[in-house]
Amino acid sequence: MAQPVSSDSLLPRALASDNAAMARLMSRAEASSSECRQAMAQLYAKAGRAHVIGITGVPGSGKSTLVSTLTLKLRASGKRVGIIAVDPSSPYSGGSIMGDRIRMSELVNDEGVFIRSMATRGAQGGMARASLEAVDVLDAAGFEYVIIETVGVGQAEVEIARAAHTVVVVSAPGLGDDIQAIKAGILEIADIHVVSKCDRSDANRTIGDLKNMLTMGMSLVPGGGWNAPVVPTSSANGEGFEKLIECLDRHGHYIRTTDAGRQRVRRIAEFRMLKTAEDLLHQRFLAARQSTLANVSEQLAQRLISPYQAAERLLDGVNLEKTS
Ligand SMILES: Nc1nc2c(ncn2[C@@H]2O[C@H](COP(=O)(O)OP(=O)(O)OP(=O)(O)O)[C@@H](O)[C@H]2O)c(=O)[nH]1
Ligand SMILES: [Mg+2]
Repeated sequence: MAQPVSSDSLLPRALASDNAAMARLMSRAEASSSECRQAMAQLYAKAGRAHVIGITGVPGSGKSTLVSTLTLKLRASGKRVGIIAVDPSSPYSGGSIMGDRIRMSELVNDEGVFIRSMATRGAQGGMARASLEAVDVLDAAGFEYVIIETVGVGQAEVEIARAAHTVVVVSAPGLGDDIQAIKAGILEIADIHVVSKCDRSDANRTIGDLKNMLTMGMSLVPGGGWNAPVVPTSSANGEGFEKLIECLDRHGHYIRTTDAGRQRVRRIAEFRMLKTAEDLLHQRFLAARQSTLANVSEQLAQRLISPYQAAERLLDGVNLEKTS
């Protein structure tokens, strides 16, 4: 059988935005292959120019539709856009959303757009690490914008959106009485609030409720030089996207040019380091204790020992030295 192409030889092709090479490196990073680490390190060193935008919100708030419309608008200025969808339900694979208004094929067939869906299953907690490595591939390849869509439910998903330079929280009318993002606890992470589907007649109420909530919260949250704007958008009629792009660019500039922005970039780096360490720890731990695991869990199942005793036995004498 032919040897698979080495990651080092995929590297120059990925840097030249070859779709297949980028996708293969992303898959290897996702599988936590040690073979690709050298290549990923080189990509990391070359990355750092893209504007990374996290888009989150409750299910059905219109994130994928927003990402599609936003991408089409950004493409009009010639900038290239990468999309990482940490959300298997996103309809990026084909077909059309919003009837015929947005044709996904327009995005799918556009060379300046790269779409990657990250499987939440299988990545085993390595989802944040793998998603951010996928961002590096696109960033190093010269994509000006990289958008990460994650559903705003669950800590792991929300954390990934927060590892972006700019966090957009999407709220929508028609999802119940309250601002759903408050219940999900994601309102306060927004750099920009979008109220999507503002072509709907009940959108004004959602916009009003959101603005009220934000005014009430204002005295509690110190400004830090950036006040999160509220941008109503509609993918049905294109409303609000110019303003959204202007806000994104303004926030990108804020991140690049202020102390608060530099601190944010450092916090993102710290998050990545911790997530990667967690991932390595998990893998090394399982590899080191595989044989003990079955034995101890059998004793635990028979109630011969307690869960704490079992955990202590599992941890006893663990050697977390590098194995690969
Ligand atoms: N009227 C109107 N409907 C919209 C708009 N944007 C999205 N929708 C509809 O809202 C529904 C959900 O849209 P999605 O973009 O899939 O929402 P999502 O937040 O990505 O959903 P999940 O990925 O499942 O969390 C779909 O039926 C869309 O057609 C809009 O601007 N106006
Ligand atoms: Mg979606």
